[in-house]
Amino acid sequence: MARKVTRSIEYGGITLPALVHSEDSIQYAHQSFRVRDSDVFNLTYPKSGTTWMQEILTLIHSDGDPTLSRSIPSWERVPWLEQNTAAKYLEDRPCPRLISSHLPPSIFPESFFTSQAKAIYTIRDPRDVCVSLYYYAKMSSFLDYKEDFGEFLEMFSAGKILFGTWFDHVKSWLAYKERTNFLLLTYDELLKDLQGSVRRICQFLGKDLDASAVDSVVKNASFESMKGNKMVNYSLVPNDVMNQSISPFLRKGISGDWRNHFTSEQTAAFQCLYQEKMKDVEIKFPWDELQRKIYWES
Ligand code: PPS
Repeated sequence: MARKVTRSIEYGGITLPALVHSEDSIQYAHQSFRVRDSDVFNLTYPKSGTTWMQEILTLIHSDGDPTLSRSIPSWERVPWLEQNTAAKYLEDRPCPRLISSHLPPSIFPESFFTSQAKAIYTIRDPRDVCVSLYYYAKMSSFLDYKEDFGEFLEMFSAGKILFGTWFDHVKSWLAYKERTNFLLLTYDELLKDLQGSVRRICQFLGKDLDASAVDSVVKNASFESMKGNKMVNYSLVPNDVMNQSISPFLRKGISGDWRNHFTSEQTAAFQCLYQEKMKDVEIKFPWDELQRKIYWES
């Protein structure tokens, strides 16, 4: 494997890969970017369904027509607010702008919090996030990677990883979950019922799609369809940046792959950590077993 160049930058207590971020780009997002009431944000901790939501939002805003999602790369259609290219893609874009971000609220644009802009926060089982990130780190030239999964899990658990700890990210965004302009979704519910989820998102966005348009969103945002779409499967990114022969960007697209990677000791240790970190969070998630003491009860 080619030697990795894992330069990173620090901002507001988190680490970001220097390949596509700079202090200026984060400062632009945090302090200069002017949120419009019509903006729609796709918020995630990395590897939680960002790309999937980029596709869903594009298709919803195109009334199910896949022309845009098949002709323009996802990172241009629903660009990341914190990346170097944000101003270029976003400043003159007509409303509604579709915008992705992995930033925590502490360094999110201040104007968002007093605006009517809508935000969808997609959250995924942290164990599956860790596994997905492990393979992403392995195939990318710009992320810290440990071959030994146990060591990688330790890095992930300690938040010595891009965008800080999963726990801080999730808990700080969950604080906004009661707002009417904030929609909380899980990766699992997208997997279980994509059609129902698309309808929920349409309702949240005030988009009235007919049944055939919803069907087209569901069809074109399926894992298989996205895997075959070069505007979203990252095959446009050079091999020396993302080597998809090591692991594809759209890898498995399932829930529960952590079971194939965590040992029983790692499972128990992570559950302990989860219970401690999430003890003040009342909301129940599909991976709720983490909040029940099943390993001690049995
Ligand atoms: S990133 O790098 O933060 O933007 O990654 P992100 O897009 O958030 O997460 C990538 C994982 O999401 C999976 N994915 C999907 N799963 C099911 N269906 C669809 N349509 C879909 N699109 C993306 C992708 O495969 C990554 O998960 P893993 O577990 O690695 O397969």
